[in-house]
Amino acid sequence: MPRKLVTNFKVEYLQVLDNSGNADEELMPRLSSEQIKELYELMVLVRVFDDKAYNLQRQGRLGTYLQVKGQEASQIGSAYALDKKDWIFPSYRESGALITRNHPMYMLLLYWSGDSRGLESPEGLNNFPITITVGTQIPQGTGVAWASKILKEKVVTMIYFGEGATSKGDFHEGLNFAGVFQVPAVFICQNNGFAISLPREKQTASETIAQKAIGYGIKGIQVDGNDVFAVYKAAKEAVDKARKGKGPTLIECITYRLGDHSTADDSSKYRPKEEVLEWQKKDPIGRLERYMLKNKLLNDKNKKVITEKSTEKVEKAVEEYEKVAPPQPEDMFKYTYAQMPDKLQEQMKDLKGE
Ligand SMILES: Cc1ncc(C[n+]2csc(CCOP(=O)(O)OP(=O)(O)O)c2C)c(N)n1
Repeated sequence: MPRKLVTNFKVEYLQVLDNSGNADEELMPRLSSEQIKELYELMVLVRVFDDKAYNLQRQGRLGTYLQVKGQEASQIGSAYALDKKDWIFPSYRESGALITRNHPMYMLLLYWSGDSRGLESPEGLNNFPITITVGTQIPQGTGVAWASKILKEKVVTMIYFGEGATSKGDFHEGLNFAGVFQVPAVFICQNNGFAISLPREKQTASETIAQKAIGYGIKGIQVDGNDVFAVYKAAKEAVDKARKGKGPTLIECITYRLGDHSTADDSSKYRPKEEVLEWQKKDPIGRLERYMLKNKLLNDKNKKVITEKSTEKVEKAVEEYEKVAPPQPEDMFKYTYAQMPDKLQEQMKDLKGE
C-alpha cells in the first residue's frame, strides 16, 4: 500500500511555569492547592533523601549512589500522574519516581548498599526493580503494557530512561512494538544533557529526542523538565490517553543532572562550572517555591517545617536501613537454578564448613 511521505513535522514544547514562578493560567493543569503542596513536599523529601544518600556513600556507609538532583520535577511530576495499580519501570536514577510511588526509603538505601532485598517491591506496589543495564527496561515495560492490554486491565506502564538509552536497540525495539500494538505505555525520557561524560549532541544527530516517536507512529512531546506543572500535565494527558486504549506517548523532559553521573564520577572533568551554575538557577524546587510564595501556598515558616519533617523521615529511614542484618552468605548460591548443580552444592557445603 503506498504511504504518504511526511516531509514536515513539528515537535510540541510545553512549559507552564517560568523560572520566576509565574504560571501560564491557560496551560495550568488541574491541581488543587493540596496537590501542589504534596508535589512540593515530595520534591523536598527526594532532595533531602538524595543529599543524604550521597553523604552516606562518602562516609563509607553506602556502596554507590546515582543522584536525582535537578531532575525532581521530571520524576515526581510524571509518577504523580499514575494510579496506584499502574506500573513503573525505573532506571538507576529514579529515586524520585520510586519515592513518589511509595517504595520505602530504607529499602532504596539497602539496595544501594549492594543488597538485592532492597528491590523487593512491597505487596501492592507495582514498581518493577531498578534496571542498571541501560535501556533494557524499555522493551520489558512495553511487554508488560501489552499484557495489560490483552488482559483488558486498564493499567498504564510508565517507563523511565535517559537520552543516552535512546541510542540502544532496546529503545527502538520497544517503541516500534509499542506503536504497532498500541500498548498503554508512557515513555519518560529524561534528557539531562549527558550519558556519563558524553554530551547529548554526540549521542544523536536528531534535533530532539521527542521527534523519534514520529518514526514509530507515536505521539512525541518535549516538555520543560524542570517545570513540575508541565511534566505533570503532559504525563497526565499521556496516562489518560493510554488508559482509554488510545496508544503510547514519548515525553522528552529537558532537564539537567546537577550532580555527578554517579559516586564514581567527577563531572568537572567534562563540563564547565559555569554551565552547572546556570542550571542551578533553574532548579525545579526553587521554581515551584517562587510560584507557591506568590500564590500564598507557602511561607518561610511552613517551608522550614517541610524541610525538617523530610529530614526526620530520611533519618528514620537511615536508622532502619542500618539495622537490617546482612544477608546469609549461602544466599548467593540459591536463586539461579531450580535444582542446584552438584558443583554449587559442594561449594555451599564448603562455605558452611560441612
Ligand atoms: C548496556 C549498558 N551499557 C553501558 C552501561 C554503562 N553506563 C551506565 S549509565 C550510562 C549512561 C546512560 O546515560 P543516560 O541513558 O542518558 O542516563 P543518565 O545516566 O544520564 O540518567 C552508561 C553508558 C550500562 N550500565 N549498561
